[in-house]
Amino acid sequence: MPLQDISRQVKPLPVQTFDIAMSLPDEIARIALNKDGVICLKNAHDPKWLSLIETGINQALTGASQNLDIVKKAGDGGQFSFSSQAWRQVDTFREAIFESRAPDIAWQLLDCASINLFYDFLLIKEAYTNKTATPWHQDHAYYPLSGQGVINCWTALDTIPMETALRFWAESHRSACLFQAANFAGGSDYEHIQSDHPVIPDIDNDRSARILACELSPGDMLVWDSFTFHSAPGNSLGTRRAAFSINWAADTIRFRDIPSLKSYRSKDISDGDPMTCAKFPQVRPSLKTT
Ligand SMILES: O=C(O)CCC(=O)C(=O)O
Repeated sequence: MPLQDISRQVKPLPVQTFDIAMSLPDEIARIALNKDGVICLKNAHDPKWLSLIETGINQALTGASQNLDIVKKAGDGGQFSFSSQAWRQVDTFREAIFESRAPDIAWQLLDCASINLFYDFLLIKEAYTNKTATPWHQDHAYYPLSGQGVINCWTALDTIPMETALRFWAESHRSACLFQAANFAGGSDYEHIQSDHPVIPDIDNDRSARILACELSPGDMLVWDSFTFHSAPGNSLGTRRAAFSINWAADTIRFRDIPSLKSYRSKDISDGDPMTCAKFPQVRPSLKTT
């Protein structure tokens, strides 16, 4: 599938933003997430957390990830890399996920009895990767999961100004309708596309779509529902644009055995099962090990 033109003329509106430097997100933040399908949490993680991620990047990009793509488009000045499920091999990713307040932030927002880690995702657009626009998509279109209650907690590792900011279609999660998956790397159809799903609408030319975006500093986090449509421009700037996201599932989510990437599946769970297994551990409340 060719990358879509995301040069929308209309200026995006701001994402509702909450500063959580001193506390976990509150009920107002949770209500905003449920309403718009996305929120921004300023100061979600500190420099120590960011340096744990930086320390693990090289390992993730040289074999530790279960799913890794490194794309260099003709004419671009650098590479576009994305990797998932590296935490089981990369100690510092594991520490950043389990030994920080990351699970508490997610649990507070999902507001359910227990939550599971689904997967980690590292995304790096090096300087001048102009052709790395991310097409409009819903994360859930890639998942072998049923139910709503998966969130993406996406933390900026670099300053992300409006030129390279993610765009969200506000409230697009609310119909709970899943569209086809788009190919992140561009060029061809996504390998596990579900062709019985509707084709992604022309969001850029839909004047009724309320589009949200905001600038981020390192450590700021965007949180969105896995049904929320989002997209991003390529990186036309002379600096790296990187993020590390952690995807969490509420206890209501069940495995659905449809073709999908290995990183979203575990041999230990079957169709209809709850998520808990070694690959998708329950993190809150913490399971006691004896
Ligand atoms: O930052 C980007 O280009 C895309 C990020 C994204 O869509 C995701 O992490 O699901």
